Order: sequence, then C-alpha cells, then structure tokens
Amino acid sequence: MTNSIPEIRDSELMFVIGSNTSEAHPIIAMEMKRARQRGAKLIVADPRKIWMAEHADLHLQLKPGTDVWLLQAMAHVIINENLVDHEFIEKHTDGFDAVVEAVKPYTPEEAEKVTGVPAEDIRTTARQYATTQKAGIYYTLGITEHTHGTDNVYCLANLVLMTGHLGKRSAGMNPLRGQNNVQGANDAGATPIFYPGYQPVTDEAARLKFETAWGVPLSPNNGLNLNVMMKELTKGNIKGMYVMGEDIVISEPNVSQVEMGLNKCEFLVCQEIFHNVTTGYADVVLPATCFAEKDGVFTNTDRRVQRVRKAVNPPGNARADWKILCDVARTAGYPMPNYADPGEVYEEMAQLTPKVAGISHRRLDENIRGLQWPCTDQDDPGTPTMHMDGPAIGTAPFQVVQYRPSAELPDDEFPLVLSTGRTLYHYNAATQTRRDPGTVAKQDQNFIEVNRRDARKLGLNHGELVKIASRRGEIRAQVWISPRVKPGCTWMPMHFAESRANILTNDAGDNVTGTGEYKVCAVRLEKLPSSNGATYSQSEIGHPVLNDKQR
Ligand SMILES: Nc1nc2c(c(=O)[nH]1)N[C@H]1C(S)=C(S)[C@@H](COP(=O)(O)OP(=O)(O)OC[C@H]3O[C@@H](n4cnc5c(=O)[nH]c(N)nc54)[C@H](O)[C@@H]3O)O[C@H]1N2
Ligand SMILES: Nc1nc2c(c(=O)[nH]1)N[C@H]1C(S)=C(S)[C@@H](COP(=O)(O)OP(=O)(O)OC[C@H]3O[C@@H](n4cnc5c(=O)[nH]c(N)nc54)[C@H](O)[C@@H]3O)O[C@H]1N2
Ligand SMILES: [Mo]
Repeated sequence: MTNSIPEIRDSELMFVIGSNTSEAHPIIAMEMKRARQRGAKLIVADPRKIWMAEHADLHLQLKPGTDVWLLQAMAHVIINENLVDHEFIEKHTDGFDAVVEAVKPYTPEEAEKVTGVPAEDIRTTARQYATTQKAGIYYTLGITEHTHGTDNVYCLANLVLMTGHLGKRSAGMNPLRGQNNVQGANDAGATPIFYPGYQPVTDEAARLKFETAWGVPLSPNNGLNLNVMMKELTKGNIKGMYVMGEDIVISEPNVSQVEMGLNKCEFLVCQEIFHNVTTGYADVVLPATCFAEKDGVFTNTDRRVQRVRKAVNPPGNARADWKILCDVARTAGYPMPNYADPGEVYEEMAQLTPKVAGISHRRLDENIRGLQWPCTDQDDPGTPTMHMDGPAIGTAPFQVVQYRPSAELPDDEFPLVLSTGRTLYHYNAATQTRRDPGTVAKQDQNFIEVNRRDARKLGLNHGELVKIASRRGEIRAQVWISPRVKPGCTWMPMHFAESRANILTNDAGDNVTGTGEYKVCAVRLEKLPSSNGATYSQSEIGHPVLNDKQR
C-alpha cells in the first residue's frame, strides 16, 4: 500500500475494485464503513453484489475480466474533461502523452458494451475520483488474478498518476495483502527475482553485496515463478521440491496437473504445522510451530512491521521455521551463523536492506504500533504515507495498456464464466479453519453461486448437488441460486478439498507475474440424476485425494 490503514477513516472517496473487503479484509472494511459514516463516498467495482456493494454509493457490476475497459474508459473521461492534475504530471511523471493516445478508443459507450457497466456510471466514477482530493484506490485479487492482471494494475496506477492522487494522505494505490505476513515474506526476499527489500537478483551490485555478506557465489539469474515451477514439475523437470506452509494440491490452478507432477517428483519436503493434502505426497514432513508458538515479526499490508511473541509452547517436536531452515542449511554444508533469536536474523537483514535499515526488534519493542518501511536509520520514525516528496523512484512512468480478453471465454460447450475466491468463514485451503467446529458449522460444504435465470434454464434447484465441468476436470458442489451473480456468471469458493475449485481453473498465467487466471474460466453445469439432498460427509475431509505415493 502507498498509504496506511488508519488513513482510510479520513477518506473522501474510496474506489474498491476486485476486493471482497468485508469477507476477506473485515478490519479494513470496518475502517471503510467508518469513513462512509463520516461522509466519504464509496464506489465498488465487482462482478458480484458483495456486501460492500450494499454500502456503496455506486456499484459497477462489470463482467469478469473486463477491468481494462472500465479503467481505460475512466482515464478517457478524465482526460477528455480535463480533470487531470497537470502540475503533478509535469513534475513527477513520464509518458503521459502515449496514454492520452492509447485511451482515445476507450469511450464510455464502447466500454458499456464490453463491461456491461452503464456509460453514465463510468463517467460519474471518473469525475468523482478525479475531483476528490482524498481519493484512494483499494484492490485485490479481482484485479490481479488474471492473465492481464499486471495490465489491470498499470491502468489503476495511470489513474493515480494522472489525477495526482499520490503522496497525499487517504489517497494512493492500495493493494490489500492476503496473509498476515505475505508482505513480510516478500520484503524478506521470498520471491524469485529479489533479494530482501526488492533489490533485484539481476543487479550486479546487489548480488556482490549479498555474496560478500553470505560468503557464497550467488546466481545472477532470476528464479522460476510459481506458475512456471508447476509447469516444470508436471513435465518432470523438477525433481525435488521444498514446500513451506502451502497446500499446493488445493491452491494451484489446474491442480490435476500439479498432482501428476507431484507423482513424478522424486523428493518432496513439506514444512507444516498440520497435515494437509499436499503432505500426503511428501517424503519428509518437518513439523513447524504456528504463529502463537514463536517469536518474530509480521509485516502488515501497510508495510507495518510489528513484533509477535510466543504465547504457548509448541506441541511435540515442532520447531520455529527459521530454526528448521538454519539446521537444514548447516546439514547441507553451509555454515549458517548461530543466531540466538529472530532478532539477530532481522539485524542481518536490516544491515543489507536499506528499506528496513532503521528497524530492529529493540525499536519495535518500544514502538508497539510498529514501524512502517521505508525506515532507513535509527532516528527514522517510518513512513505511513509513501511518495510525499514525489515518487520514490524519481519519475513515475505511465504505462500504455491495451485490452486483452481472458484466456478462456465461454462458448457453446462451456457456456458459463466461473470466478473463484473466498468466503468469510474459511481461510484459503481451509487446512486451519476446517479444524474448528464453529466455522465448519457456518459453512460445511462447497457451493456454486448461480443466477436464477441460468438455474431455471438448467432445471436446477437451490441446494441440490450439481456437476461442474471445465476443459480441465469436473467436481460437484451445491447449487446456490444467488442474486449476487449476473446471468452467465457463476462463482465458487476455493476452500473445499473434496470439491476443489482448482480442478476447474485455468493455469494460464499473467505474462509478467505468472499469477494464474483464477478469476475467469469457462464451465458447464450438469444436473445430476436424483441428486436432491445429497451432501458430503465430514469424514471425507482431509483424505480426498489418493495417489501412488501415499502410505
Ligand atoms: N475469510 C477469509 N479472508 C481472507 C482469506 C480467506 O481465505 N478467507 N484469504 C486471504 C488471502 S490469501 C487473500 S489474497 C485475500 C483476497 O481477498 P479478495 O481479493 O478480496 O478475495 P477474493 O474472494 O479472491 O476476490 C475478490 C473479489 O474479486 C471479485 N472479482 C472476480 N473477478 C473479478 C474481475 O474480473 N474484476 C473485478 N473488478 N473483480 C472481480 C470477486 O467477486 C470478489 O468479490 O483475502 C485474505 N483474507
Ligand atoms: N481457485 C482459487 N485458487 C486460489 C486463489 C483463488 O482466489 N482462487 N487464491 C490464491 C491465493 S491469493 C493464495 S494466497 C493461495 C493460498 O493457498 P495456500 O497457501 O496453499 O493455502 P493456505 O490455507 O493459506 O495454506 C497455508 C498452509 O500453511 C500452514 N501454516 C500456517 N502457519 C504456518 C507456519 O507458521 N509455518 C509453516 N511452515 N506452515 C504454516 C497451514 O497449515 C496451511 O497448510 O491460494 C491461491 N489459490
Ligand atoms: Mo493470497
């Protein structure tokens, strides 16, 4: 996020796009509702009538995968009506003229044809966004989990830059991060292209710095992204894999291919706090401690580094992830330093990473609200709002984007669009939440949201089991006739191991990040003979997949 969660309450306008904020980020949604009560406008762009849309002044219910059209049309209006911030563009950006040219064909009227959003609503959104001072963009996976996810993000960034909504409080560009510490994991270099603090692997000076500090030669090449790894696994080119805290057999797109790959994989290590479906394939499972059983830091979505402290003792032989990693490295022959605690690990990172150079466990103990990076030295109070003195990289480049349709569109054979995501009650692969009787009582089986019109055409009743097929496989789930989705669209959560959405999803990846197209694929619904009333039994959970390595 360029800005911070506490700034949300002072917003004047929130543009929430592709984010089911109240179910996936309920605390942030509460801040948004608070802002709303204090007079802020809320505009939601989402193919589904999510709860947030019910709070909104305007709901742009676009067709899945058409965001580029919507956002380019907004840019078209802002430019045509001269609502741009000329001074900001002049002083801080580069390449605006090319965008002016590129968005010319994206008229609101044409956009209406593609997106299904009335041209007048696009105009209203563009005008209000451009002319409101404290206007922030909030987005998540509805924007990124597409083969054109990066294009979507570029379009949003273009809007921020042309209106000068950067480096101001309660404005900016705010991707809401999914997991408690996914920001921290990325910051620490858990990506194939960066050392800690986004220092590029391909940057010679960065590489030399880390080679000197770690006393080993390092590869000058980027690693493989997850999407490419899974494809190489399926081809049998990846012989060994080390999976830490992920249930890839549930969460990767086109997951039957991943299962085939795991059957070929010669050596699989899972470092886990529970047995999940993927550990069923593992040669070795290393038991790790959960968040409440260890010390360290988490970095929140607004770049806020905070201390977490051990509250309970771990069970059995479970050990902190960092201790396991250190021992594996030592056993493999690398003389890992004898860190006394995670504070010393952080110290090393801070020494090598300018963005967090001023952060330490000691300082975090004194600052109970955490420190937000960039925080470059001991006296730096941290950075709640980024780019206050202009873009951190100097000049911010506009990006020219052209619409590309989703990789798989509905046709006669698979006539419906399926989008997937999450519900309030379960967490991702549900390894954790389906152990809790409370959440299971709220939601115990998979379902697919279908519009009444499509259900009637197919003769489907609310609550009956239906077969859902895509080009990649088929599953069963309960039909939910739902006003949330428009005709032609369906939606289901990703949480259910015995009815995996990812059997259906498309593994075509974004051309920059590789992120799979979880948000759009084509499916067919088939009525099952005498299916009424059939449900899954709880005993099936946890053992849904058999494979030739299971023992
Ligand atoms: N309860 C709960 N909370 C969670 C999680 C969980 O599993 N359960 N998971 C966490 C994680 S890891 C993450 S990454 C976040 C994700 O948080 P979100 O991204 O908010 O969650 P999703 O349900 O994946 O999808 C977001 C929204 O995108 C919309 N959408 C689908 N297709 C499109 C499209 O083409 N365009 C637009 N504009 N919108 C579209 C969907 O209708 C949905 O409302 O949630 C985090 N929080
Ligand atoms: N169809 C569809 N698929 C999706 C998505 C979607 O929107 N639609 N979203 C994608 C997204 S955004 C995400 S983030 C992924 C999530 O997919 P996964 O990461 O596979 O799902 P989680 O349930 O979050 O898995 C976390 C695992 O980590 C373990 N764990 C928890 N704490 C610790 C710890 O401290 N240490 C260790 N070693 N393990 C721990 C848990 O037991 C669990 O097995 O799914 C992706 N897949
Ligand atoms: Mo995520």
